[in-house]
Amino acid sequence: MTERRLLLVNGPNLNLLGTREPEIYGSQTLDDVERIVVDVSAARGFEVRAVQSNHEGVLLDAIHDARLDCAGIVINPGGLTHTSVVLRDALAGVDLPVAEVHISDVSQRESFRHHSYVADVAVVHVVGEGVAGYATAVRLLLDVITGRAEG
Ligand code: CA2
Repeated sequence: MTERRLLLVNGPNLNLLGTREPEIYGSQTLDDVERIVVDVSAARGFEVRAVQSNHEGVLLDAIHDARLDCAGIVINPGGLTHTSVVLRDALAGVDLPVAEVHISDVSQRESFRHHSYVADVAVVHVVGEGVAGYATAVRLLLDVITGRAEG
């Protein structure tokens, strides 16, 4: 492991965090999410490249580029979680460790949110911890990357 950089990916509509549906997603914004991830990563000596897009192809390109200079990917794919084979294929294709994060507890919501195309290409899963779940995801992913994880 040479690169000390993570890619943070937030999918469609997550730019709206903090503006609507606070009862589901809380009141923190995407800027807050990115700050949390940068701070937790910096404490372990890693930097972060953050991307949010409402366009699937932009996300795919960012994931493909990560194989050149990142050690892992933290991703909340938003609604693409439940629909996108191509996003799953991109994550599988770059062969980097992936942490999947969901702010809400998708298992307790509508049945169409129960299946994730990303889940079995991710080594870390954090669900329903709110925005704080991104910090958990970074810590667990860095444990995997730096060889600190058990098992
Ligand atoms: O809980 C999560 O993090 C989700 O990935 C969020 C997605 C949803 O489709 C997934 O099922 C679960 C939706 C992101 C949209 O975020 C908004 C935030 C505020 C206002 C409107 C949308």
